[in-house]
Amino acid sequence: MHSTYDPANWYRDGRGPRYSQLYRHIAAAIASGRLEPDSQLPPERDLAEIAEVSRVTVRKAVAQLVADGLVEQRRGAGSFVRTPGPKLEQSLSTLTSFTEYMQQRGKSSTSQVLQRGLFAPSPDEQIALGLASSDRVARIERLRSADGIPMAIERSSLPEDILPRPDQVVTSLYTVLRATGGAPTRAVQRITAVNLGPAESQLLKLAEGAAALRIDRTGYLPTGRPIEFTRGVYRSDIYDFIAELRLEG
Ligand code: 16G
Repeated sequence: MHSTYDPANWYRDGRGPRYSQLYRHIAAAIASGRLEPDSQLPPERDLAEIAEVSRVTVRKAVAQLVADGLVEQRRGAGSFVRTPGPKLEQSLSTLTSFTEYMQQRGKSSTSQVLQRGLFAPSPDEQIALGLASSDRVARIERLRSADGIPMAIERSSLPEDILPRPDQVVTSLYTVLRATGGAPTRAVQRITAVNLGPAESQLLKLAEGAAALRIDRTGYLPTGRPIEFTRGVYRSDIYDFIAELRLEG
């Protein structure tokens, strides 16, 4: 799989320092399964040669992968892709909202509301949010774009007492939550690969059946109460976005 490291496959002018591009590329290859759990990365010297970078660059990229828990160094044996756990947790410092994330990257985000209101909770929502069937959930479904490009369809569900007025969410859900009692400070995410159905592909302006990522996020208050269950479908060609969200923790 040495072509994985060929510079033509990971380096682009103007997209940041080499070590960080290499790091993101390897992280994405691990996340997508192209680099399988337990497979070995080439030794530092070989990797530097194939990737056409200095050994210092390789070392920095690998150190970041190790810090993220994606790669482990086995003494005397080399660097290996770690077997991922089923869940990903993000800590408060990195629990960014879509709006903030795009802002940080100098992109302007917009949302088109597809559905919004109070509903009887589905069984999934009851489980994720610890609700009774007699409770109600606030639901907001949005098509989210960055610089005018549709990036994701997100459907967020929250207990009614946390978001009694879903119509108040105009741009950022987390901004509304912070103003009224608190946004999640911890989240658990599950990421899976999916193919877009007809409705989703139309909204995301992609071909039907195109590969995408589904991310389910359950967000918790510091008390441990789950208050957000968001199921999102994300364009996989904005993979950097997802990878960085995953890895910054
Ligand atoms: C992110 C979260 C989503 C959250 C949203 C809030 C992921 C995978 N998902 O998209 O769970 O509801 O941000 O963004 O990171 P907002 O405050 O801009 O509405």
